[in-house]
Amino acid sequence: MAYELPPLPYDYNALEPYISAKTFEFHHDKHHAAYVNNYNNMIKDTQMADMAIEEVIKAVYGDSSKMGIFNNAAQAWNHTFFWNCLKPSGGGAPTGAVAEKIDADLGGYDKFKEAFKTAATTQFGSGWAWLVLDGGTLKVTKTLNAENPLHMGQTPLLTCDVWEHAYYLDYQNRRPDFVEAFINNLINWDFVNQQMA
Ligand code: MN3
Repeated sequence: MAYELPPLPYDYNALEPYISAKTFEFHHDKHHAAYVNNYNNMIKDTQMADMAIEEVIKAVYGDSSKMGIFNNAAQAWNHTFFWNCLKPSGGGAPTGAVAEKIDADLGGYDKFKEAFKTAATTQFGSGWAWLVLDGGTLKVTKTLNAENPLHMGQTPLLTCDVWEHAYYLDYQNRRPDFVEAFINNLINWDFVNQQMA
């Protein structure tokens, strides 16, 4: 199915000063839009045109002849997911089901924070940091380039884009500062709790 570029779920300047409107103008309107357009052009007139994008991601992963489709499909999906993981006045310790699960599986919020920060800052080059459910257990992971938990049989709950285009205009090379702002000020835990349900 053709994939639609969703509008941002908040105003372009809603996450300032942590993520600027300028960053969203490039990140959403240029980068995300390009992945979506490339994906739609690549699947047009193929049997993938009838499949949900999540199914395409799982079906083409690992097929070297379809790497372009995988990369654009996964990046289209990852960015939509990422926008939903953010909200104004977000971040800090979660409440609800995910808070209990973080205590039970990860040893508490401080341990989660440390693990997520480490995953996001040690992903070499481009990629994503994730909180996922893997066989019913919470895990903090990281993936390279476009890769995501869907083709690993995991349920994604939260992600942070650590490609340079996600933070360079606002933070230049200071990825750790961007990750810190993501954790402390931007995470939409309501969305994470919805993914758990
Ligand atoms: Mn990005």
